Amino acid sequence: MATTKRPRTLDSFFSPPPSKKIKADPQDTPVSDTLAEPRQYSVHPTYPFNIAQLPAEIIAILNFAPAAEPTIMNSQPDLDLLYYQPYIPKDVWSPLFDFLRRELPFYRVKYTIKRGPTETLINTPRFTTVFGLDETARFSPTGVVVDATSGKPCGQTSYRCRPRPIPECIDVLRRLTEASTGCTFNFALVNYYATGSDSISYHSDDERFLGTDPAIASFTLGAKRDFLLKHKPTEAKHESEVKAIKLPLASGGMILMKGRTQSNWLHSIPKRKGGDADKGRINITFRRAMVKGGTENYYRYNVGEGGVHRWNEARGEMVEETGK
Ligand SMILES: O=C(O)CCC(=O)C(=O)O
Repeated sequence: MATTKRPRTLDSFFSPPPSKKIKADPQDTPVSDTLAEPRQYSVHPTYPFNIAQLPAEIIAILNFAPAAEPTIMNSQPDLDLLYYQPYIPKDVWSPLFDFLRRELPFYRVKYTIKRGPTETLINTPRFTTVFGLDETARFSPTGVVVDATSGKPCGQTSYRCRPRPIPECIDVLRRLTEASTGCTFNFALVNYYATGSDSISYHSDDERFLGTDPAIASFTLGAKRDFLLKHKPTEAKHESEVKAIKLPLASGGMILMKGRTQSNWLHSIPKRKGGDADKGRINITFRRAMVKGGTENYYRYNVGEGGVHRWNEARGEMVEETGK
């Protein structure tokens, strides 16, 4: 990795490194960019490497989002979904997928859970990364974590993790999503399902740190994968009749899960053999964490303690970088 891509100072968080200092890294220079302006970067001491900003051509097209009106899905008990097919304009599905897979740091997080006396090691079956900060704090213009009300620095000990600001290449999409949904988001969680063996098991995003009835916007780029929804078990009679739902999420699409959805439904991306799954799928979810515990939870399970992985175009896979 070129040393010029190391984070610089806090003051330079929102400004690009001087272009003459950017050494061309073949992996950073896709054909479509060779005639473009020098790249600009989001820079922060918590990033393992500077994160490129989107080329102007992608932003120009992305700004036409949402590309379609959403379908309202609320005819099942407690379900409150908006389904945009697509949200992202078609012309940027592929360049945006390639860009994010190439430019973002990813992790393969391991953690232990304790059930009674037994400790089990969990290997997260997908690549993950996360950016953002809960409502109690914000990043100052120079990238320091400050108290949301007083503006005073929170200090090193206020979080067990080191929160990362949402890089501009994802923040563009967050702002568009806020404008079209009327929701507010302070976190971006990114999953990369490299093959059909990568998955996420049934769960709901109903942690207390998200508050009541959280709204979560969930994007797909790349391979189509089935998104399964099933009602949580309840004692009420009619719930046994609630049908499970399968949404084949395709590139460019977005689902906005809101209202009572998270408290009453579980969702998953099951493993799949064959089809397009092995071409890789990126999922971005935007969420709003209300308290510090949310920030700590998200970094623990989406960045963790292990090494950073980065897409290697020549090898066509994520490769763990050493010494980051
Ligand atoms: O990949 C997806 O579409 C779902 C991701 C998800 O459920 C999650 O990150 O909590």
